[in-house]
Amino acid sequence: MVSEVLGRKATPDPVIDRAAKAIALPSPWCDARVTVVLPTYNEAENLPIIVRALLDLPLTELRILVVDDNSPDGTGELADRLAGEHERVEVVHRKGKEGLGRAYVDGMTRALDAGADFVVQMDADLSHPPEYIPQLLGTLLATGAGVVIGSRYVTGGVLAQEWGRHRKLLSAWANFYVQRLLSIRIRDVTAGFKIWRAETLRDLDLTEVNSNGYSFQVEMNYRTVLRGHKVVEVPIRFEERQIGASKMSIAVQWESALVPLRLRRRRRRIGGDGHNSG
Ligand SMILES: Nc1nc2c(ncn2[C@@H]2O[C@H](COP(=O)(O)OP(=O)(O)O)[C@@H](O)[C@H]2O)c(=O)[nH]1
Ligand SMILES: [Mg+2]
Repeated sequence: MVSEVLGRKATPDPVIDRAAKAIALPSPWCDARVTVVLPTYNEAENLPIIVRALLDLPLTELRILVVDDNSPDGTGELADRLAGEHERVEVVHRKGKEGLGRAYVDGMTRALDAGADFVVQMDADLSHPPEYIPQLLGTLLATGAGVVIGSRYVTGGVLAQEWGRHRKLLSAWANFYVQRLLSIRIRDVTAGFKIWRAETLRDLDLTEVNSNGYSFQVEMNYRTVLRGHKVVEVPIRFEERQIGASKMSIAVQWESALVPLRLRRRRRRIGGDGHNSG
Protein backbone atom coordinates (compact mmCIF):
# COMPACT_ATOMS: atom_id res chain seq x y z
CA MET A 1 0.00 0.00 0.00
CA VAL A 2 1.18 3.50 -0.82
CA SER A 3 0.92 4.66 2.79
CA GLU A 4 3.22 1.83 3.89
CA VAL A 5 5.75 2.74 1.22
CA LEU A 6 5.73 6.29 2.50
CA GLY A 7 6.37 4.97 5.99
CA ARG A 8 3.04 6.15 7.40
CA LYS A 9 0.71 3.95 9.36
CA ALA A 10 -1.52 2.12 6.90
CA THR A 11 -5.17 3.10 7.24
CA PRO A 12 -7.56 0.55 5.77
CA ASP A 13 -9.31 1.73 2.62
CA PRO A 14 -12.99 0.89 3.12
CA VAL A 15 -13.59 0.43 -0.60
CA ILE A 16 -10.63 -1.93 -1.17
CA ASP A 17 -11.62 -3.88 1.94
CA ARG A 18 -15.15 -4.24 0.58
CA ALA A 19 -14.07 -5.62 -2.80
CA ALA A 20 -11.71 -8.07 -1.10
CA LYS A 21 -14.60 -9.48 0.95
CA ALA A 22 -16.63 -10.40 -2.15
CA ILE A 23 -16.61 -14.06 -3.19
CA ALA A 24 -15.39 -14.93 -6.70
CA LEU A 25 -17.97 -16.83 -8.73
CA PRO A 26 -16.96 -19.48 -11.28
CA SER A 27 -17.11 -18.71 -14.99
CA PRO A 28 -19.51 -18.06 -16.71
CA TRP A 29 -21.46 -16.81 -13.65
CA CYS A 30 -18.90 -14.07 -13.01
CA ASP A 31 -19.60 -12.73 -16.53
CA ALA A 32 -23.39 -12.52 -16.08
CA ARG A 33 -25.11 -9.42 -17.40
CA VAL A 34 -26.07 -7.72 -14.13
CA THR A 35 -27.43 -4.18 -13.86
CA VAL A 36 -27.49 -2.49 -10.47
CA VAL A 37 -30.27 0.11 -10.25
CA LEU A 38 -29.30 2.81 -7.75
CA PRO A 39 -32.02 5.32 -6.86
CA THR A 40 -30.57 8.56 -5.51
CA TYR A 41 -31.92 11.61 -3.80
CA ASN A 42 -29.22 13.76 -2.19
CA GLU A 43 -26.51 11.11 -2.07
CA ALA A 44 -23.60 13.18 -3.43
CA GLU A 45 -21.20 12.00 -0.75
CA ASN A 46 -22.17 8.33 -0.91
CA LEU A 47 -22.43 7.93 -4.68
CA PRO A 48 -18.70 7.92 -5.63
CA ILE A 49 -17.96 5.43 -2.84
CA ILE A 50 -20.66 2.96 -3.81
CA VAL A 51 -19.95 3.28 -7.55
CA ARG A 52 -16.30 2.47 -7.01
CA ALA A 53 -17.11 -0.46 -4.72
CA LEU A 54 -19.52 -1.86 -7.33
CA LEU A 55 -17.09 -1.48 -10.22
CA ASP A 56 -14.39 -3.25 -8.16
CA LEU A 57 -16.52 -6.36 -7.68
CA PRO A 58 -15.35 -9.50 -9.51
CA LEU A 59 -18.30 -9.28 -11.94
CA THR A 60 -17.01 -8.29 -15.36
CA GLU A 61 -20.34 -7.35 -16.97
CA LEU A 62 -21.85 -5.51 -14.00
CA ARG A 63 -23.37 -2.19 -15.04
CA ILE A 64 -24.76 0.62 -12.89
CA LEU A 65 -27.87 2.66 -13.63
CA VAL A 66 -28.21 5.69 -11.34
CA VAL A 67 -31.79 7.00 -11.19
CA ASP A 68 -31.70 10.53 -9.81
CA ASP A 69 -34.78 12.61 -9.03
CA ASN A 70 -33.15 16.00 -9.64
CA SER A 71 -31.39 16.02 -6.26
CA PRO A 72 -30.79 19.56 -4.99
CA ASP A 73 -27.31 18.60 -3.74
CA GLY A 74 -26.00 17.95 -7.27
CA THR A 75 -26.00 14.13 -7.15
CA GLY A 76 -27.29 14.10 -10.76
CA GLU A 77 -24.35 16.13 -12.12
CA LEU A 78 -21.93 14.04 -10.12
CA ALA A 79 -23.49 10.88 -11.58
CA ASP A 80 -23.01 12.33 -15.09
CA ARG A 81 -19.34 12.88 -14.30
CA LEU A 82 -18.96 9.29 -13.10
CA ALA A 83 -20.74 8.06 -16.25
CA GLY A 84 -18.23 10.06 -18.33
CA GLU A 85 -15.35 8.38 -16.51
CA HIS A 86 -16.69 4.81 -16.47
CA GLU A 87 -18.21 3.10 -19.46
CA ARG A 88 -20.26 0.78 -17.21
CA VAL A 89 -22.12 3.64 -15.49
CA GLU A 90 -25.28 5.30 -16.85
CA VAL A 91 -27.68 7.89 -15.46
CA VAL A 92 -31.41 8.53 -15.73
CA HIS A 93 -32.50 12.03 -14.76
CA ARG A 94 -36.07 12.36 -13.57
CA LYS A 95 -37.86 15.67 -13.20
CA GLY A 96 -38.39 15.74 -9.45
CA LYS A 97 -38.78 13.68 -6.31
CA GLU A 98 -41.45 11.07 -6.95
CA GLY A 99 -40.36 8.41 -4.48
CA LEU A 100 -38.33 5.24 -4.42
CA GLY A 101 -40.91 3.02 -6.13
CA ARG A 102 -41.28 5.27 -9.17
CA ALA A 103 -37.50 5.50 -9.53
CA TYR A 104 -37.15 1.69 -9.37
CA VAL A 105 -39.92 1.00 -11.87
CA ASP A 106 -38.28 3.42 -14.30
CA GLY A 107 -34.75 2.08 -13.73
CA MET A 108 -35.72 -1.60 -13.82
CA THR A 109 -37.72 -1.14 -17.03
CA ARG A 110 -34.77 0.53 -18.71
CA ALA A 111 -32.36 -2.14 -17.47
CA LEU A 112 -34.59 -4.87 -18.96
CA ASP A 113 -34.94 -2.99 -22.25
CA ALA A 114 -31.14 -2.67 -22.43
CA GLY A 115 -30.72 -6.44 -22.15
CA ALA A 116 -29.85 -7.09 -18.50
CA ASP A 117 -30.32 -10.74 -17.46
CA PHE A 118 -30.22 -9.89 -13.74
CA VAL A 119 -31.22 -6.70 -11.94
CA VAL A 120 -29.99 -5.69 -8.49
CA GLN A 121 -31.89 -3.15 -6.44
CA MET A 122 -30.13 -1.49 -3.52
CA ASP A 123 -29.94 1.80 -1.64
CA ALA A 124 -27.15 4.20 -2.58
CA ASP A 125 -26.42 5.08 1.06
CA LEU A 126 -24.15 2.04 1.73
CA SER A 127 -26.74 0.40 4.01
CA HIS A 128 -26.58 -2.54 1.65
CA PRO A 129 -22.95 -3.68 1.45
CA PRO A 130 -22.02 -4.17 -2.25
CA GLU A 131 -19.71 -7.10 -1.47
CA TYR A 132 -22.76 -9.36 -1.01
CA ILE A 133 -23.78 -9.07 -4.66
CA PRO A 134 -21.76 -12.04 -6.02
CA GLN A 135 -23.23 -14.16 -3.24
CA LEU A 136 -26.77 -13.03 -4.08
CA LEU A 137 -26.19 -13.82 -7.75
CA GLY A 138 -24.61 -17.20 -6.96
CA THR A 139 -27.60 -18.13 -4.78
CA LEU A 140 -30.04 -17.06 -7.50
CA LEU A 141 -28.29 -19.22 -10.09
CA ALA A 142 -27.76 -22.20 -7.79
CA THR A 143 -31.31 -22.36 -6.44
CA GLY A 144 -33.31 -21.38 -9.51
CA ALA A 145 -35.01 -18.64 -7.49
CA GLY A 146 -36.81 -15.76 -9.22
CA VAL A 147 -35.48 -13.34 -6.63
CA VAL A 148 -32.93 -13.50 -3.81
CA ILE A 149 -33.35 -11.13 -0.88
CA GLY A 150 -30.49 -9.82 1.26
CA SER A 151 -32.26 -10.41 4.55
CA ARG A 152 -31.82 -8.96 8.01
CA TYR A 153 -34.15 -11.47 9.62
CA VAL A 154 -32.94 -14.94 8.62
CA THR A 155 -30.41 -16.76 10.80
CA GLY A 156 -27.08 -14.95 10.48
CA GLY A 157 -28.61 -11.64 9.36
CA VAL A 158 -27.44 -8.59 11.29
CA LEU A 159 -29.21 -5.28 11.88
CA ALA A 160 -27.29 -2.00 12.20
CA GLN A 161 -26.27 -1.41 15.80
CA GLU A 162 -27.13 2.26 15.43
CA TRP A 163 -30.81 1.45 14.97
CA GLY A 164 -32.70 2.65 18.03
CA ARG A 165 -35.48 0.73 19.74
CA HIS A 166 -38.15 2.72 17.91
CA ARG A 167 -36.83 1.90 14.43
CA LYS A 168 -36.29 -1.78 15.30
CA LEU A 169 -39.82 -2.07 16.64
CA LEU A 170 -41.29 -0.31 13.61
CA SER A 171 -39.47 -2.68 11.28
CA ALA A 172 -40.48 -5.78 13.28
CA TRP A 173 -44.10 -4.58 13.41
CA ALA A 174 -44.18 -3.83 9.66
CA ASN A 175 -42.91 -7.35 8.91
CA PHE A 176 -45.39 -9.03 11.26
CA TYR A 177 -48.30 -6.97 9.88
CA VAL A 178 -47.50 -7.73 6.24
CA GLN A 179 -46.77 -11.42 6.80
CA ARG A 180 -50.09 -11.91 8.61
CA LEU A 181 -52.26 -9.80 6.35
CA LEU A 182 -50.91 -11.14 3.07
CA SER A 183 -49.96 -14.64 4.30
CA ILE A 184 -46.48 -14.48 2.86
CA ARG A 185 -43.63 -16.34 4.47
CA ILE A 186 -40.80 -13.95 3.73
CA ARG A 187 -38.95 -12.98 6.88
CA ASP A 188 -37.63 -9.62 5.69
CA VAL A 189 -40.57 -8.50 3.64
CA THR A 190 -39.56 -4.80 3.59
CA ALA A 191 -35.92 -5.43 2.58
CA GLY A 192 -34.61 -3.27 -0.25
CA PHE A 193 -31.52 -5.29 -1.28
CA LYS A 194 -32.41 -7.90 -3.89
CA ILE A 195 -31.34 -9.53 -7.12
CA TRP A 196 -34.00 -10.37 -9.71
CA ARG A 197 -34.03 -12.57 -12.76
CA ALA A 198 -35.10 -10.55 -15.80
CA GLU A 199 -37.86 -13.10 -16.58
CA THR A 200 -39.34 -12.66 -13.11
CA LEU A 201 -39.43 -8.88 -13.36
CA ARG A 202 -41.05 -9.10 -16.80
CA ASP A 203 -43.73 -11.36 -15.39
CA LEU A 204 -44.60 -8.94 -12.57
CA ASP A 205 -46.10 -6.24 -14.78
CA LEU A 206 -43.99 -3.35 -13.54
CA THR A 207 -46.28 -0.80 -15.20
CA GLU A 208 -49.00 -1.83 -12.73
CA VAL A 209 -46.82 -1.36 -9.62
CA ASN A 210 -47.70 1.98 -8.10
CA SER A 211 -46.60 1.92 -4.48
CA ASN A 212 -43.59 3.74 -3.10
CA GLY A 213 -41.31 3.50 -0.05
CA TYR A 214 -41.47 0.23 1.92
CA SER A 215 -44.74 -0.62 0.22
CA PHE A 216 -42.88 -0.93 -3.04
CA GLN A 217 -40.84 -3.79 -1.56
CA VAL A 218 -43.98 -5.41 -0.18
CA GLU A 219 -45.90 -5.11 -3.45
CA MET A 220 -43.02 -6.58 -5.45
CA ASN A 221 -42.79 -9.53 -3.04
CA TYR A 222 -46.52 -10.14 -3.13
CA ARG A 223 -46.61 -10.11 -6.94
CA THR A 224 -43.65 -12.50 -7.01
CA VAL A 225 -45.28 -14.99 -4.64
CA LEU A 226 -48.73 -14.80 -6.25
CA ARG A 227 -47.25 -15.47 -9.65
CA GLY A 228 -45.49 -18.57 -8.37
CA HIS A 229 -41.84 -17.52 -8.42
CA LYS A 230 -39.40 -18.85 -5.86
CA VAL A 231 -38.09 -16.43 -3.22
CA VAL A 232 -34.86 -17.17 -1.33
CA GLU A 233 -33.42 -15.13 1.54
CA VAL A 234 -29.72 -14.98 2.45
CA PRO A 235 -28.35 -13.22 5.53
CA ILE A 236 -26.72 -9.81 5.21
CA ARG A 237 -25.27 -7.30 7.62
CA PHE A 238 -27.45 -4.22 7.24
CA GLU A 239 -25.52 -1.03 8.01
CA GLU A 240 -26.91 2.33 9.00
CA ARG A 241 -26.08 5.15 6.60
CA GLN A 242 -23.02 7.12 7.79
CA ILE A 243 -23.49 10.16 5.52
CA GLY A 244 -26.62 12.10 4.56
CA ALA A 245 -30.16 11.75 5.83
CA SER A 246 -32.96 9.20 5.50
CA LYS A 247 -35.90 10.19 3.31
CA MET A 248 -38.38 8.12 5.27
CA SER A 249 -41.43 10.25 5.97
CA ILE A 250 -44.75 10.00 7.78
CA ALA A 251 -46.42 9.66 4.36
CA VAL A 252 -44.26 6.61 3.64
CA GLN A 253 -45.24 5.09 6.98
CA TRP A 254 -48.94 5.63 6.34
CA GLU A 255 -48.63 4.14 2.91
CA SER A 256 -46.95 1.09 4.47
CA ALA A 257 -50.00 0.53 6.64
CA LEU A 258 -52.58 0.99 3.86
CA VAL A 259 -51.01 -0.66 0.83
CA PRO A 260 -51.11 -4.24 2.20
CA LEU A 261 -54.89 -3.88 2.62
CA ARG A 262 -55.24 -2.77 -0.99
CA LEU A 263 -52.97 -5.55 -2.21
CA ARG A 264 -55.02 -8.17 -0.40
CA ARG A 265 -58.20 -6.92 -2.06
CA ARG A 266 -56.59 -7.12 -5.48
CA ARG A 267 -54.84 -10.47 -5.02
CA ARG A 268 -56.69 -12.32 -7.79
CA ARG A 269 -55.89 -9.70 -10.35
CA ILE A 270 -52.25 -9.49 -9.25
CA GLY A 271 -52.00 -13.28 -9.35
CA GLY A 272 -52.82 -13.08 -13.04
CA ASP A 273 -55.98 -15.18 -13.34
CA GLY A 274 -57.56 -12.22 -15.12
CA HIS A 275 -61.13 -12.98 -13.98
CA ASN A 276 -61.56 -11.05 -10.79
CA SER A 277 -60.17 -7.75 -9.64
CA GLY A 278 -61.30 -8.58 -6.10
N1 LIG B 1 -34.60 8.62 -7.16
C1 LIG B 1 -35.07 8.64 -5.91
N2 LIG B 1 -34.37 8.03 -4.92
C2 LIG B 1 -34.86 8.08 -3.65
C3 LIG B 1 -36.07 8.73 -3.32
N3 LIG B 1 -36.28 8.58 -1.97
C4 LIG B 1 -35.24 7.88 -1.50
N4 LIG B 1 -34.37 7.57 -2.50
C5 LIG B 1 -33.13 6.78 -2.44
O1 LIG B 1 -33.52 5.49 -2.02
C6 LIG B 1 -32.55 4.92 -1.14
C7 LIG B 1 -33.18 4.61 0.22
O2 LIG B 1 -33.61 5.81 0.84
P1 LIG B 1 -33.35 6.16 2.38
O3 LIG B 1 -33.69 7.58 2.57
O4 LIG B 1 -31.98 5.73 2.77
O5 LIG B 1 -34.45 5.29 3.09
P2 LIG B 1 -34.30 4.45 4.42
O6 LIG B 1 -33.13 3.53 4.19
O7 LIG B 1 -35.60 3.75 4.52
O8 LIG B 1 -34.05 5.43 5.50
C8 LIG B 1 -31.41 5.93 -1.10
O9 LIG B 1 -30.46 5.59 -2.08
C9 LIG B 1 -32.11 7.25 -1.44
O10 LIG B 1 -31.26 8.21 -1.99
C10 LIG B 1 -36.80 9.39 -4.39
O11 LIG B 1 -37.85 9.98 -4.20
N5 LIG B 1 -36.24 9.29 -5.64
MG1 LIG C 1 -31.22 4.13 3.97
